[in-house]
Amino acid sequence: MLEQINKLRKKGQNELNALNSTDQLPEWYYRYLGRKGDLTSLLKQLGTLSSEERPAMGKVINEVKQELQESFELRQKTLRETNLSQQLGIDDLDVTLPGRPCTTGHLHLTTQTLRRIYKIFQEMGFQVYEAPEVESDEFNFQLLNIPEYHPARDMWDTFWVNDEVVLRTHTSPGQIWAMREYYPEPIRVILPGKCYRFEQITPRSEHQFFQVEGLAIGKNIRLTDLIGVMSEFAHKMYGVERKVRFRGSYFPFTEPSIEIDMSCSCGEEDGTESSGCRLCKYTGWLEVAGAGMVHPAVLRNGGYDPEEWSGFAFGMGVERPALLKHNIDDIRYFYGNDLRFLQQF
Ligand code: FA5
Repeated sequence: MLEQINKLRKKGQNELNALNSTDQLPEWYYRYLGRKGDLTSLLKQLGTLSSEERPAMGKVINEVKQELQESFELRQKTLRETNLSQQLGIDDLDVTLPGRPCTTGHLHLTTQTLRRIYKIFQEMGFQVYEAPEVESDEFNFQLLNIPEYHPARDMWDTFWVNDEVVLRTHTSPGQIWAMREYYPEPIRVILPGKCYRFEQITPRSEHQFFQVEGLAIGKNIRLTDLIGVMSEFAHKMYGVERKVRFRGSYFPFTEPSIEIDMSCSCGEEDGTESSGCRLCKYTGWLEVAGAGMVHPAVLRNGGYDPEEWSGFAFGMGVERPALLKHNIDDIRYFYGNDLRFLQQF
């Protein structure tokens, strides 16, 4: 019987080493180690031996069984690894590698700034109103008191779609849309949106940019209300340290007209007056909005009687206030799509 066991052991090991695919493993296992396998049937034959021979022979069979079991596990591991590396060579895809993490995006700085502006004006009772981005000559200019061939048109170099249609140069035509929709109610709205100008690109000017228009129409609205609202905005946007300056100016659709400047970030660090930078053209101030009392002709075009109603309007940039807020020195970063810039905010 000992000879039989040794023969089986040798044959089992040789056959196991000759296997070259994991598919062949189960068959080998059943033949040698399975319930009806060769080693089990040898164990069953122990009963035919004398009681003196039986324990020693039983021990040998169990040792061989243990040895074959260990060899089987080792061979199984080796064949699986070979299989995987062959598969990788063919597919170039390791399905066991962990996946790459997804990078999550976030809102563009312009959108973040717009939302901040909405929140501040919402707290002062202003509602958001949306007006068209592509406008007619009539709305972009004529109804705002800028007739055809009027020299004031030079203030807005324009992208014409055809003789009558323009990409809006400012959000001010939205004033007419809002007035015509709300008449005869009082109005307190902001009108955000993209504007386009055929313009020289510089650190403070792009050919596309956002504006937020503001319009308040009511009885007895005065210039001081406009100044109060814009001072409150500056205070909430920047805190007390940022200075606001109101300058007399000219717009055909407001009378009187003003421009609103904010102190530039370049003077901020040491708390002294700004010595200037290229963003503020070395003046220490950056213009952020045009504004004024709505011109009687514009009120009339919107349906409101100027004898009875009055109102203020402003048109504020969005990128420029963001430049000041975050100490950015060039507006061109907003449209450069450089992630190194965008990821900072
Ligand atoms: C206007 O567009 C007037 N419609 C503003 C207005 C509205 C006046 C209502 C009176 C009543 P202006 O061209 O100055 O005005 O533009 C207003 C603001 O838009 C500027 O102060 C600036 O913040 C922003 N802006 C103007 N042009 C550009 C540009 N090319 N790039 C970036 N921001 C600009």
